Amino acid sequence: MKALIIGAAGFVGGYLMDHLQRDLHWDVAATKLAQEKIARAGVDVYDLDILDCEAIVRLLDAVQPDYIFHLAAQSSVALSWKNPNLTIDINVKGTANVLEALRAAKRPARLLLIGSGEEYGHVLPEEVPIGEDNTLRPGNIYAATKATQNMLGSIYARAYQLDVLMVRAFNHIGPEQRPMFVVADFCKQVADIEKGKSDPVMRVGNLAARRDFTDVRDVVRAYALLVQRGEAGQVYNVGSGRAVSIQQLLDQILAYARVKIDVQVDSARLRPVDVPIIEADIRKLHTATGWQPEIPLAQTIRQTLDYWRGAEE
Ligand code: A2R
Repeated sequence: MKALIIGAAGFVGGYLMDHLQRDLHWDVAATKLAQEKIARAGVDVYDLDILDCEAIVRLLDAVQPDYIFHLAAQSSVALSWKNPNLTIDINVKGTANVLEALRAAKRPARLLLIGSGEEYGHVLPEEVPIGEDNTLRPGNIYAATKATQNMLGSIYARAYQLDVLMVRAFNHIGPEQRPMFVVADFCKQVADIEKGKSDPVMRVGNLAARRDFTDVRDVVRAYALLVQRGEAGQVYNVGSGRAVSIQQLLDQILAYARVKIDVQVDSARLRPVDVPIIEADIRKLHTATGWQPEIPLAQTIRQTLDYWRGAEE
């Protein structure tokens, strides 16, 4: 099997390359932006900006993949508020380009579009756990672009019989994630305090919110299973199926800290829109693939903290 990962220089891309190459022994090609770096033996690396549709067609004809994983995105909710047009360009126009390129490519391939649990947005307590058919009420620009991406995918699957399937991935976490996401942020703060680089005070946002966290290595395993066993035109939630509060996460992270740390609520970290609980219904994914999460939250937290303890700056 030959896989092409578009947008492989980000957080998920590294883990997906590892899984496809090392565990599944597939041939792997990967794209990055010109200024990014991917150093991985045995992976064919190409520069690609998804805003250039013709470049995507040329790449697909050169690589001739069986499976395409579309990870390229503006993936930050915070940046989507600051720069909506950039987010719309990359996540909506970029995805439209990928779909058009696949339609124009000489050889058919199966495409997995990576959406987000954020698409569900303002989830009502009685809607939890959230199934794929739940109404989407995106609460931020990033979520709206991912909901649009998903709709484009299902339209192309139906209108052109394109072999496209979609996921809505809930929070995924692990070593190497950027500290704009909560677990990486907390672990980095603890590591900085332990190194004496900051005062022994953790700055936190809303601790009551409950979210569905999955280790990124479990997430990429689900993606690979879905391209093999999922159904074209369908959307699948990818999550743990179990919500934990940010307070519980914080308590676990602090339990591993080597020094005593105080906690302080920082109003700058409170998001403009917050939803009390988000938890995925993962039965559809499990039925299609047999997948279930394997890596316990405590292990992910320990490894993420160790990553930040060793991180150079
Ligand atoms: O924004 P950068 O410089 O970090 O580059 C990101 C890259 N990217 C692009 N690639 C091709 N053409 C573009 N016009 C373009 N703009 C940005 O896509 C980054 O290297 C990659 C996405 O990686 P991350 O931001 O680290 O996302 P992550 O956590 O790997 O998530 C993968 C997917 C995304 O679609 C998320 O929205 C979804 O999973 O949750």
